[in-house]
Amino acid sequence: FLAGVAAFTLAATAASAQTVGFSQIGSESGWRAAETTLTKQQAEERGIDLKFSDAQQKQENQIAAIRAFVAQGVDAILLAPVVATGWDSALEEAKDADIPVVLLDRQVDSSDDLYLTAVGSNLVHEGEVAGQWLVDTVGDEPCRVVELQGTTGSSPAIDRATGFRNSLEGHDNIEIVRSQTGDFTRSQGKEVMESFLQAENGGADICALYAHNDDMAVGAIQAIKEAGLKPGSDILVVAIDAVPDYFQAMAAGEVNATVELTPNMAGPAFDALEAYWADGTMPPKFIQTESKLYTQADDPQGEYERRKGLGY
Ligand code: GZL
Repeated sequence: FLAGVAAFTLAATAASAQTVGFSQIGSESGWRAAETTLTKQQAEERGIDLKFSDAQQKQENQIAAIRAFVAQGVDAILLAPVVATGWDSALEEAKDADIPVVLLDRQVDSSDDLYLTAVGSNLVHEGEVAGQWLVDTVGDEPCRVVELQGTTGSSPAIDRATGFRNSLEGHDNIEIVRSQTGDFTRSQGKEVMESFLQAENGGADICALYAHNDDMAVGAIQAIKEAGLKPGSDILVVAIDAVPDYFQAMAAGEVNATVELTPNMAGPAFDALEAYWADGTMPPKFIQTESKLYTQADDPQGEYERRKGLGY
């Protein structure tokens, strides 16, 4: 009899395991790979059945995934939206099916009644921290800056550009002379940096690089070295994410500063969902994660050791 009860209880528990569909952008950067790893780990630990979809950075694939999750009748959807616009109809379908959507690490232009909550950093603030570091570092010296922007139309690319420019207000000695998307990838970061170097007197006229993520900067410093210049000194480098490989470059003096973005967006997301599933608790519409500046003075080798193997 007891064995029967145990079996029934197990079956009931298994049946109550929540199913969550995760529409992930892709694996364009080390940071994104870490976010995926940690989301899968968190789901495993919490007994959540995670259905994972990699969109290869295409919005149409994300929209198709959302529709498929709605058809499957999942209990929630996680969405890291590749760009900020074009989500209304897919999000309305999820809402009509009473499936809560939680945004991870990027924002959408849709009305916030179309998602339960958004977990992420203050992307404008990250740009401001990066810009303020450059202002504090160059003082009144003239400084021509080149900018590697993130994916065109994504909220981090829009907001990190805005924030950086906010900090440069009133410091006319610092000028952004070239700005182009490297789509958050190392390879495109290197390619675009090569064109910046050629256009700027072999790099002699470039004082600093601002990259919207570490991966583009890691690609760019290869180009700087191939041009015979020393990244981190001939050309200052500031970026965002705080991934292990960037700290390795920092320990070697090849980059100067980064603003940390935690890849653990799933923790707060699953906490909010578990409270919502339990008794309908409504989370705030935005759950903000920390942004911390790291420079060469902050034990980059130790930061590398602490982060390597965390799924990046
Ligand atoms: C920012 C996140 C960005 C990372 C990049 O919240 O969306 O996407 O900074 C990643 O590394 O490609």
